[in-house]
Parts: sequence; structure tokens; C-alpha cells
Amino acid sequence: MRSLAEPYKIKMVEPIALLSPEERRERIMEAGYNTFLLRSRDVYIDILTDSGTNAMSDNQWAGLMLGDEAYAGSNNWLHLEATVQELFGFRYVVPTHQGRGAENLISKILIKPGMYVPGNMYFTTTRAHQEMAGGSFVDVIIDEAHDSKRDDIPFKGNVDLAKYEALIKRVGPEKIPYICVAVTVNLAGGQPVSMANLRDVYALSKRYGIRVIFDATRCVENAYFIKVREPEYGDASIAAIVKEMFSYADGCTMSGKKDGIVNMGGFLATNEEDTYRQATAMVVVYEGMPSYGGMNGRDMEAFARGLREAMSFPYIRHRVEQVGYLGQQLIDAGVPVVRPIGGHAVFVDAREFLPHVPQGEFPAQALAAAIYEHSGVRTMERGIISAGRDKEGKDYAPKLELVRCTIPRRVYTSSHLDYVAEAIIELHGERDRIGGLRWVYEPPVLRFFTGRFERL
Ligand code: PLI
Repeated sequence: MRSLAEPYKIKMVEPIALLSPEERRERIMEAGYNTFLLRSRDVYIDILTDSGTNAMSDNQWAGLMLGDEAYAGSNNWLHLEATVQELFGFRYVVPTHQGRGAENLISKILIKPGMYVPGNMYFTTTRAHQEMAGGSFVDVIIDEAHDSKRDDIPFKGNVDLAKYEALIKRVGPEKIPYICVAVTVNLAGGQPVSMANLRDVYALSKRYGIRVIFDATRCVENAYFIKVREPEYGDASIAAIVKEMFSYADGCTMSGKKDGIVNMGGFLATNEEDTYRQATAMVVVYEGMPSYGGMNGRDMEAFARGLREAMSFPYIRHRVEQVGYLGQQLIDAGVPVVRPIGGHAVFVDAREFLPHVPQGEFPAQALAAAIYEHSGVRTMERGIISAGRDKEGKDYAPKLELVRCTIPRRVYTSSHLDYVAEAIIELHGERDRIGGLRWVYEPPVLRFFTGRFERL
């Protein structure tokens, strides 16, 4: 097969520069060995996250000029609302400034203290909102999702129906306001959920009268995996797959900063009038009018256009395959990564990369810092630091201790990814010299964002 070249050409550039090794050593020390605390200008290739780091198209930039910045009833809101209704099939849409704004609304509206919220692996902000509303998250993803080496499972994000039903029987359906199904599953490695599983989860939930709420953040990447891995969908369009996926949900939250291909934005969507009424009452307190929810008119225009662009097969094929291109180089060189490679990121297995660093000395945090120091590439810890502590104050200690190399949409070319691969492969050859870290400052919630460390 010919190489899959970028399905876009570059019209505007943003210069980047590589600091000297001495400067990088100093900068990461000043940042408390936390890549979140580095200054962007000190980073050469930034694969911290795919969130809000997307490059917009000429069509989206043109849309910015049509921003209707009215306080109420903005034209761009009407466009965004109609686009979400058409693409996802939900009746009601509530705008929020980003995904966690929508998570706040749905958690406050539906979760009462003492309730349980099953989900296919936790996500940091999602679980934080569930817990702040008095709920307890329960992981009902298939066991294999916690095993970085199981590469024979095409839909590693699937819900384990037996685990889910056992929870329903244990606590009673009235204690479960909804199941949160993430498509794809970020912390499992960007792993997808099959259409068959979505259908089964919905049917089981309806038997017990439980709502299904999707985390739609990377739903287009999930649709691509369904198209290429689930035989009966091989000829279906991405838009048709997305529409069918969401027919198995009662509502969703979405961070537009990922598959919306914008830099800011989000929404809550639902088919329930009562949930919608409560959300519109609450959105004015936390986000803004129900016709902007924290977004500018121009941002909503770009978001509406971005959602439509995301449904293009050449776009999403290149996006997911570009991630695979980086992953394959690491696999070929013997660097341990989560397999199969997911939709938005390559996750390096830090436990295996640094077997001499115990989890209590934060191998993924140490490895992310070492990658920056070695190459100027910024990645992110997704292990014990991200997992946080439970209500008793005990570390969650997840099985997966990972460094995420997250590819922004339409930003980097294959040669940037070649550089990343070369740097990580080189560092793998020198892994014995990387040691662990200890806390200097640990924040009470979402500690990975602003925590500080020192070398042991
Ligand atoms: O960053 P927000 O508030 O727009 O979205 C929160 C959020 C919700 N669900 C999922 C699956 C996410 O990945 C997510 C945000 N992810 C970030 C910031 C990331 O770096 O992956």
C-alpha cells in the first residue's frame, strides 16, 4: 500500500524550537518534573494531549468571521444545536464551555448521594464530578482492557455485561442513575467499543430502567474502528455509524476539544425533557445562557463546522492511522506500548519500560519527565498520579501505568512523529539510568495537573 499522506496542506505555520539539553534539564526541574507545568514555548513537539490542540480548517476559520456574539439566541448556537441534533439524533442540546462543564451538569442533576455510576473505565474529570455529586464510580469494562499486552481484542473498550448486571443486582437499579459509556476509552489506551456491545448495553439497561449516557468525546474515532473492525459496517459511512451508535444512548456529554476539531467547547445532549429543563436552569449558573454556555458565537460556528468535517472518511482514516504509524515504529523497536494502538494516542507501558522503578516511585511520571529532558517532546503521565486517591485517601494504584503520547488533530506531519519515535527508542536503550520521583506538593483533587515532584 502507498503511504497515507496528510489529507490537507499547510497554509499557515507556527515556528517551534528545540532547547539545548542543559536548558531542558533545568526547565523540567523547575516544572517539578510535571510536564503539565512546562511552558509551551519550552516544548519542541507537544503531544501532551489532543484536547483543544487541534488545527482548524480554512472553512472553520472562515466561520469565525460569521460569529454572532449576541448575548441570547446567537445564530451560531442555532447552527451548532441543529448540527448536534442531526448528527447525533438527540432532541435537546445544552452548550457548555468544555466537556467537564457538561459532566458537572449531568452529575448534579442525576446523581444523588449513595448512588453508583458504572462506566467502562474511569476518566479523571468524569469521576471527579460523579464523586463530588456523592456517587461512587464502578468500573465495568472487560478485564482485558487492564492488560496492556492483550492485542487480540479489537474492542477493548467494551462493557463487561456480566459485571454490569452483577452491580445492578447487588445495589438495585434505583441506585444507578445511569451507566456512562465512553467511546473511545481514553485511559484504556483509546480503545473502542463495538456497535454490538453498545446495542447490548442499551438493551440490558432498558430491562432495568437505567439510562445510558455516552461520553462522546472521541466518538468519531470509535466510529472509524467500528467501520474497519466490525464486518457488517465496512460499507457504512462514518456519519451513519455515529448516528446508529447514539441511537443506543439516552444522552451524552461531549468535549468538543477532541473530535469537534476545535480549541474550546462542549455540550450535554439528552432525549429527556426533564433533564433538559434542569440542565438549562443550571447552565445559567455555571456556564452562561443556554444559547452559548461559555462559548463565543464564533467558537460555536467553528465547532458546528468541525463536527461535520470530522465525519469525513479521509480525515478520520488519516487521523487514526497517523497514531498507528507512531505506535508501529515503537512496537517494531521493542518499546512496550498498549496494544492494539488506540485512536488518539500511543500509550507507553512505563511499568515495563522501567521495571526497576516501583509504582510508588511513579514510573510513568518519571518517564514523561525523562522523555522531555531527552528530546523536548512533551507527553503525559496516565498512571497512579492521574488515578488519584479514593474517599479513604488511599492511592487508586491502577494496573495500567502509562505515558500517553497524544496526537493533536491535523497538527503534526509524519516526520514529527518519526522524531518522537526515534527519541523514545533511544531513551529505551538508556532506560536503566532513569530513576523514580517523590512528591513535593500534592494537590487535593486532580493532582496530576499541578502536583510537583523531585528526583529520588
Ligand atoms: O477537557 P474537557 O473538560 O473538555 O473534557 C473532559 C473529558 C471528558 N471525557 C474524556 C474521555 C476526556 O478525554 C476528557 C478530557 N480529556 C483530556 C483533557 C485529555 O487530555 O485527554
